[in-house]
Parts: sequence; structure tokens; C-alpha cells
Amino acid sequence: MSEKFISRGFVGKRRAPEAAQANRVPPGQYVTKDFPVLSAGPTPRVDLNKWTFTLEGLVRAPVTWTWQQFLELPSREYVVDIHCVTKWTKLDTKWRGVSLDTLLEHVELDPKAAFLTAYSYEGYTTNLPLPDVVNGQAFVAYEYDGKAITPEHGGPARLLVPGLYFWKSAKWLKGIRFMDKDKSGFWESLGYNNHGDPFKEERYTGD
Ligand SMILES: Nc1nc2c(c(=O)[nH]1)N[C@H]1C(S)=C(S)[C@@H](COP(=O)(O)O)O[C@H]1N2
Ligand SMILES: [Mo]
Repeated sequence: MSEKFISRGFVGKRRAPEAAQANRVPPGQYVTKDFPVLSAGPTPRVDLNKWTFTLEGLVRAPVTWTWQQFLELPSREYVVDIHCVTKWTKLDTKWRGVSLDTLLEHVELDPKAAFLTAYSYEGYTTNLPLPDVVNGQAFVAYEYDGKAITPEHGGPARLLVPGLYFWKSAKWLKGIRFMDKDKSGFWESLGYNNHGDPFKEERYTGD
């Protein structure tokens, strides 16, 4: 190898900020600074005094939190990239929420639990395999950018699964049901991919 070649290679490895950012943008996606609203139906208004969040299904005993109880759970800040199947990606979105790992400490999962359905106040559902939401991969958020999540973006609380396309991040989250078998959610039964990994472009059924 000539010295020239080596030195070029070295320069190539010094990543410009744009290049570092490009690695975070999945194939077929473009970066937006906007925060589009995508909802299949009208925005439900959920009264905080009536809000509850439940873990149920294949658990020894279901658990339900009121809003006050939920706010007392240990929370943390998350800065994550989100990828919508309609091709926008938004980098470094800032949320506060409770890790699904923390929530799972409050139930005893049946060893047969392998999938879950996240369900929402207006009837939306989405399905996820358990291995994709544990170990820091999912959280229930109630703040966006330092403020309460607006109703349009899923407030009072929404699921965030940043590693998968954004339709998996159920807005107006009401509960999570653990199951032994997988069951397609709303978009998954309308032709969207069952899994939805943006870096594998798992957009539609059969991708
Ligand atoms: N309950 C509920 N959650 C939902 C949806 C919905 O219609 N209802 N839309 C999904 C889709 S397709 C996307 S892209 C994101 C959009 O979230 P945003 O409106 O905050 O951008 O929410 C997801 N979660
Ligand atoms: Mo979406």
C-alpha cells in the first residue's frame, strides 16, 4: 500500500458530523425537523383523573396505575431517533418516561409470555415480540421536549419503541397485554410489516 493511499483512508475515517448523522438515517428515509402528526382517527382526550395504565394477560396478577401512581415510578430522559414508515425520520427527540423494564418489575410474567399487544384509548393496537421491548428498548413516555405530551402526539402517555417504525409506538396508551402467541395489531393487519425494523426496511407484509 502506498503512503498516499493510507493517508486517504485515514482522512476518510474522520467522520464529518453529516456522515455520523447519515448512519442514523435508515434506508429510504429523509430527515425532518418537523414533528408530523399521524393518527388513524380523531384524537381522544383522556382525563388525567380517569387515566389508568394496566399490564395484563400472561401475568400472575394484573397491575393498574393511576396517573399519580404512574408519575411516582422511576423515570428517565431518553433522546432517541424516530422513523415513520411514511419515510420521515426525526433525530434526537427528547422524552421523559418509564422504562418497560421498570414496569415489568411490578408483574410476574408467565414464562409462556412471548408477545404483547399495546392497546390505546381510542382502540388502536400494535403487536410486539417481548425480546424487542426489554433491556432498555421501550418506554412509556409522558413528556416530550420538557413538556407534557400534547394530545395530538399521544398524551397523556404513549409507548416509545424507537428501534422499530413509529407505528409501533402506540399513542394514548391504555395498557399492555402479554400473550403466548403473536396477534396482528391495527396496521399490521392492514398490510404493514409484522415486525417493522427500519434498518431492514420492513415496511409492508412480505418485506
Ligand atoms: N393510538 C394510536 N397510536 C398511534 C397511531 C394511531 O393512529 N393511534 N399512529 C401510529 C403511527 S402510524 C405513527 S407514524 C405514530 C405517529 O406519532 P405522531 O403523531 O406523534 O407523529 O403514532 C403511531 N401510534
Ligand atoms: Mo406511521
